[in-house]
Amino acid sequence: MAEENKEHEYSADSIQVLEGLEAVRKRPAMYIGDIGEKGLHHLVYEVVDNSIDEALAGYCSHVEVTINEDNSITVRDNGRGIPVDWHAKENKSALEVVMTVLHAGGKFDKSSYKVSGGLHGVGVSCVNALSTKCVVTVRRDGKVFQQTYEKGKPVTKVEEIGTSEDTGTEVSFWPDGSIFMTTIYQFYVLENRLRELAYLNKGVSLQLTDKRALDAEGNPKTVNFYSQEGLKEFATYLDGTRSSLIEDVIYIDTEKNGIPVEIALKYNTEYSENVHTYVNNINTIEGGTHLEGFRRGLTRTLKKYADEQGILEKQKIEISGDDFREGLTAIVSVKVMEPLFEGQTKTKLGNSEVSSAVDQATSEMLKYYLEEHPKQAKVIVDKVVLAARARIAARKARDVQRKTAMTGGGLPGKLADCSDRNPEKCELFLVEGDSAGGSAKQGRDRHFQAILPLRGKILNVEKAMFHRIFESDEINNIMKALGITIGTDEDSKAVNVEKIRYHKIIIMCDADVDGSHIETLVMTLFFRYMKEVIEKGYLYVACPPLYLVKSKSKKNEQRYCWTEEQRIAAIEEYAAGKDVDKAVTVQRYKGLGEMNPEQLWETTMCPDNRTLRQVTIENSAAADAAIAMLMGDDVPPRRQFIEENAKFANIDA
Ligand code: 0RA
Repeated sequence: MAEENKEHEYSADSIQVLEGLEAVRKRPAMYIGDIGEKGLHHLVYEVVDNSIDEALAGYCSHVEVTINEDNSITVRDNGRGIPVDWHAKENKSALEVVMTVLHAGGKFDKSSYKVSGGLHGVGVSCVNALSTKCVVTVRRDGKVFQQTYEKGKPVTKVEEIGTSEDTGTEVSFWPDGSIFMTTIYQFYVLENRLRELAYLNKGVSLQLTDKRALDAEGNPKTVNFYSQEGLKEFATYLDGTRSSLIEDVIYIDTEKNGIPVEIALKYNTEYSENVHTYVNNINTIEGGTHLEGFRRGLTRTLKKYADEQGILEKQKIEISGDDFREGLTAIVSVKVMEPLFEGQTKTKLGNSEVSSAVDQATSEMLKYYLEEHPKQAKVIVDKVVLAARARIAARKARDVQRKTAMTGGGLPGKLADCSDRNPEKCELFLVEGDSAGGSAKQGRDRHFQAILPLRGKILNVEKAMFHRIFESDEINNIMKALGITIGTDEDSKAVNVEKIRYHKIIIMCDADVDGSHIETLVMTLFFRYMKEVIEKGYLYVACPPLYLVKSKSKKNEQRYCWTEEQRIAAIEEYAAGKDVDKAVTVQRYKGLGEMNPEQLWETTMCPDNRTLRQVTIENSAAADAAIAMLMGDDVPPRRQFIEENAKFANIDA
């Protein structure tokens, strides 16, 4: 075993191959990231990644994922099937080696781009280790083989159970409830990932079936994903609810210096930059060398074109890199043999050779497009000039803000700051309305909790040009309170979070439609202009209770409830068979203002009792498309979304 470990030289320092699967069960988070919802879904990706590897190697065209009635998962592909022949060194079948030895999946074939060696890339054996039961069925060499495991240990031999003309692998697993915080799968999470995989791997069809959800005819919910044109279609999908600046998707699928590079880009009439990058199908949220190469190639090529056309000279305007990316939706996907993942969440590509490969591909793609499409080229350059003007206007607006900030001591007047100055300990509550803000000020622990009341709906930045955000009092107050600046080097939109004054920023709104709207507006502001704050894990949403159930007979018996289930349970307990209307009173909290300062502290602000929902970005492309749909101008998709999801929301109109 030790020798094999050396051979592979896995760069992920957190992974130790020497121990058996017992180590995975002892420290699961080390292998799959976490034991929450994210880790649970990761189990599915781990198996699907192996199927995608078969597809990339040219042996597999179809992958089916099924969420079974009991929240177990079945992944089936039509690849070669895991080998079942005898593995002399390990003295067991190859199938058993793949399923019970960490990383064994990779050692058969080192010459291809392995998706499954990626982010956590720990192999199907990890999935096996973290499941109470796992059944693998292999179709290969005209036969059907099967082996069953429990908590990673084989409980049967590899049995021949039939004959088949087909080939492929089918893995069913039951995630271990004693390890995971939840074992309930979310359809939309798997749906987003499989859709993404279909676009990233053109020609491979993926199917997702949910046997927990039957339609009127008793058929399970099923969606199919297949993309003939890959990222070209991905760009169109991502901009589906935005209005296009030019209809074309600019696209290249090539290889530079031995590195496969696929790029698609599209311009829309809006203001944000949405560049999604992938390495071996992994979403590199923190960017890296491929993103740098893309930006450099884009800026240089567009600038050169505009210069040659004499456009910039005529306009007398200095263009910066950001101007070329306003209203840009782009996807960059590269395949790298030995990827180096860096950064806080190990989603930043470090391989320096990738930068010039992507730069070259970007520049080749754009040069060709601009030469062939002069009309569209002019529309793009005009948009860039407009962006530059907005940026210059923003600089002026920002300067005005800075001057007033200097006279006013720097912090907004409405901020009730905390006394501690250590950002790691400090919290800022962004509270809907002055009256709830007042209660929060009285109820808080002033040592580490600061309050900033927000008046009404803040600006929807999704629909506003850059400079408008500096003209908005509410947004300026938020940024001043946080100690964050946007556009630090005067000519970009780069955000400087180094001096952030609080490591918890908590959005606290009423549990009604307006409150949810304000919550979404604030999240949109952070997502579009201060994404780093979310990436660092600083943004949260408070969860005020929805009900207070009181016993009428016992004076001090009362319980706050956050869900329908809790409300029903509390009523049943207090009524204990008696008439509900005589026995209990139920107060429905619609607004924070209905709670007095003590109640607000006790239920929503006190770190010992409260529940906070952390805002995270699991899938950058899906988050981008969702925000564009929720906050943009295209109404029908939003109406459909609201209708489909209204049943999940706990809000009264
Ligand atoms: C080891 C070696 C080979 C394929 C696989 C594992 C494999 C694993 C999984 C997991 C899900 N689907 C899978 N498909 C294949 C190479 C097989 C060969 O050389 O014939």
